[in-house]
Amino acid sequence: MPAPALPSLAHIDLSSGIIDPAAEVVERRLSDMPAWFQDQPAAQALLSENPVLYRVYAMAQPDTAGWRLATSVIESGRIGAEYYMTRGHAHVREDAPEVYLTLRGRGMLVMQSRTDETVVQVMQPGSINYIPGGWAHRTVNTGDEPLVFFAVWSIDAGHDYEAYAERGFAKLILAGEDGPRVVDNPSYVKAKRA
Ligand code: S6P
Ligand code: ZN
Repeated sequence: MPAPALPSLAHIDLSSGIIDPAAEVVERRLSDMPAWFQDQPAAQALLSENPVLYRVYAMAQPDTAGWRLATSVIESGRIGAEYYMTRGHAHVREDAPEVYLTLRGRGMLVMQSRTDETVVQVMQPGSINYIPGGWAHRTVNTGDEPLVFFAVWSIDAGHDYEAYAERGFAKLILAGEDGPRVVDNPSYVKAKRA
C-alpha cells in the first residue's frame, strides 16, 4: 500500500483566479486554437496580436488518486461575434463527472451529450454547474470582465479534445444586440455515434 497523502492547503485569489501553490499553469492563446472560431477572417486578423484567451491553474496535487482541482480564467473578448471560450472536451471516462463553481464574471457553459443533446447553463458568481459523465463541455465568457471558475474532477477522467476539434459543438454562443445568443453551429458535423 502506498503511504497516505498528507492534508494540503491552497489559496485562490477570487479576483484573478490564481491558485497558490499551483502545480501547473496552462495558457491558451489564439494561435493554439485559431480554427475553433467561426469567423476565420476575424481570427486570422487577430493572430498577429495573439491574445491570451484563457489560463488554467491546477492546484499542487496532494495525491495521485482522487480529485483534480483547478481554476480557469477566461479573458473577456470576441473573435467576430463569438466570445472567447475554451477548446472544449469530453472526459474519456464516461462515468467521470465534473463540478464548476463560478467565482467571478458571467458566462455560459455549453454541454453536449454523446448523442448531441445540448444543454446551456448560465455561469455567474455562486453558480454550481454539474457536468454529468459523458457530456462534453465548453465555457464561454459572455461578460466584460474575466470569467473565473473553480473545477473539480476525477484525476483519471482523461480528456478527449480531438473529437470536438474536428466537429466542434452543435451550438455556438454569439454576441447579439440584446446580449449572448445560442445559435446552431452551421459547420457542425453530427456525432458518428448518434
Ligand atoms: C477539466 C476542466 C477544466 C478545463 C479548462 C480549460 O476537466 O473541464 O479545468 O480543462 O476550463 O478547458 P479545455 O477545454 O481547454 O480543457
Ligand atoms: Zn472537464
